[in-house]
This record gives sequence, C-alpha cells and structure tokens, in this order.
Amino acid sequence: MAIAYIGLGSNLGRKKANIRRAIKLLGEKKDVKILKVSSLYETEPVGYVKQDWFVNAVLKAETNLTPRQLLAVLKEIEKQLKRKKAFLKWGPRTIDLDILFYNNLKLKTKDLVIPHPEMHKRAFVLIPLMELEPNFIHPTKRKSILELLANLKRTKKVKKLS
Ligand code: PH2
Ligand code: MG
Ligand code: MG
Repeated sequence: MAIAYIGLGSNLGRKKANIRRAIKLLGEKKDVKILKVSSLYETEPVGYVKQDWFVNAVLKAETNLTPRQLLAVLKEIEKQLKRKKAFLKWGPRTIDLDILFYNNLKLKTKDLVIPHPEMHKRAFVLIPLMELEPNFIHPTKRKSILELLANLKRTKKVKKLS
C-alpha cells in the first residue's frame, strides 16, 4: 500500500461541485481509499492570469495502484468530468487532478514527475496540504510543508471556503 497526495483544481463551470464529484469518483475506485480531504479554497490563478479564480483542495489516499496506474485513473476522472484538451498551458479547466506525492518516491519521466514539479511554489497547494500533513518532508526539497510555506513569497490570494 502506498500513500498518495492529490491536488484538485477547477475554474470552469460549477467549480465546487466539480471538486466534490472528482473526490466521489476517486473514492469509488476499488484500489483507492480516501483518508483525508482538506477544506476547499478559492484561489487566484497562477501562471496564465487572465482566467477565472480556481477552487482548490488536496486529498490524502491509500492505494495499491502504481503511480502510473494512479495517473491513468486520474486522467479517466478528468475525462468523465469533461475536461477538454488543453488549448492553453495552465489555462481554464473543469477539473485538474495532479499527483503531488507518492510515498517518498522521486520519479521523472516524460509525462509524470513526482513530486509535482511546481507544488513547492504554490500556495494553493501548500495551504490545503498544511491542513493534512504539515510535517511531511518533501522528498527532493528536504523541507517540511510548513517550512516550504514559511519560505514562500506569497503574492497570490488563497481564501478558505467555509
Ligand atoms: N493550476 C494550474 C495553473 N494555475 N492557479 C490556481 N490558482 N489553481 C490551480 O489549480 C492552477 C493555477 C495548472 O494546473
Ligand atoms: Mg495542475
Ligand atoms: Mg494536471
């Protein structure tokens, strides 16, 4: 069994409903057990800024899928939620599901990089992750989530939803 952390984001359509639906679909997979889910946050877009704000969250799951199998499951759920093929890097999407961590694995392949290569710079990931696992050590940065967040220059707004 492995522990995986997954980042969820949506900025098209019914954003909160998209996030909740993705969590439900993932939880229904027989090889995935969701252990914890963070609060939902409204977050200012990072990267391509001329798009709507996102709703973001992070979850912790136990799984016996390999990273590659887990990625395939996440892609399948993205498809089910009608994510369109990217017309713009980092542009609007109904749902985005990213593997943040998979145990302490370090993996670099063409279509899958773990830990997620941008996560340590993103308050919209670190803040929800802080709720779940403040002391988890980032396998390549060798810093805890708490430290990464403390070191982050925060320019983008992240607001907790009730
Ligand atoms: N995802 C991106 C690019 N920018 N900004 C926010 N606030 N939230 C996201 O999930 C996000 C983003 C690419 O996946
Ligand atoms: Mg992403
Ligand atoms: Mg993605």
